[in-house]
Amino acid sequence: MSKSVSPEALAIIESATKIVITAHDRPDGDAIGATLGLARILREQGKMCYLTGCEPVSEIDQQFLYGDAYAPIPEDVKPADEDTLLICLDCGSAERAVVVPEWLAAGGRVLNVDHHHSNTMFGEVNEVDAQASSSSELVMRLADAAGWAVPESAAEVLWLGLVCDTGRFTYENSSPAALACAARLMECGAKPWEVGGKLYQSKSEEKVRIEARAASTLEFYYDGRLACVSLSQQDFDEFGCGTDVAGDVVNIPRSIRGVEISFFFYEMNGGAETKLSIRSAEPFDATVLAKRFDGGGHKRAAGCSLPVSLDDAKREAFAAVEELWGELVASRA
Ligand SMILES: [Mn+2]
Repeated sequence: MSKSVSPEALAIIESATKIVITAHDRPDGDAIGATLGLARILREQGKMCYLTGCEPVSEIDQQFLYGDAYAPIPEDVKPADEDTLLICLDCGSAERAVVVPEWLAAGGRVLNVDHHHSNTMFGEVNEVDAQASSSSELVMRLADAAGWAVPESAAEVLWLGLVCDTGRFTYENSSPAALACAARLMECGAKPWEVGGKLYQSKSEEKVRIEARAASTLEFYYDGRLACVSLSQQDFDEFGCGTDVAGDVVNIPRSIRGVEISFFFYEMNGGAETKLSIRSAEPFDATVLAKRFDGGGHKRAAGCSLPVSLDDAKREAFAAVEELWGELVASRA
């Protein structure tokens, strides 16, 4: 853990007694892990911490709460107060976090801690490192630099963030620093087998059945280099589950030999909106496609939302693929 953190980041945290902690909504494991982990660390430093704006949607993530709750910011926590700070984790822009634009408009201070390469540096202080595997790794880096104790309950959730964002240490962001962070987290009490059990051996029957439904929709394009699965609102209704169960469905096409671009389309809001989850291998940058539809993410994993039904979303997305990547994907034949 020799990576340095900016003294300004530690100083702005030290200067605050009330700290609002947030991440992007519809949080992933890293957003949950980084926010919960930071709150549990800073409480031990005598800070009042308020988690807000990224309530876990999946039953899996809810297993890590232990009584912690994400709630609206209390009335007596005023953005403009000198002793008050908002720490935004895992958000490439202020708009990705529901509470940040309003906080900034009210003159509040923001510490931006993130690892998206597209980060817009919206904080008063920005602790941004696109080389970091995860925001959870950055939280651990801050703790070690400051000499803060990391309680076991924090180590557990930071481990959650680390394994989720690195795909259990199989993605390109699985750096020596990420593995060093993993070792530190185990020293602080993280138990990979316990987190693994909660993450990977805790599916509901409905989740397995809806994954099977998704697998049955598998389609291939560009000689098998692009594969796609989808779920309609009707599918979610039939299995009586929300879209939160669909978290790793995009791994179904991604797991197929020869597939370089993986899509998972799923309808929300009664079919008025369709989300597209994108995974890609070199040389395809998933953010290029996501940005076309006002989405974002990382080169290898990105997402966006189209305000149309599943069929229309597929049509629009494939038109964009042809335009952005048509030649590139054909050249790989
Ligand atoms: Mn992340």
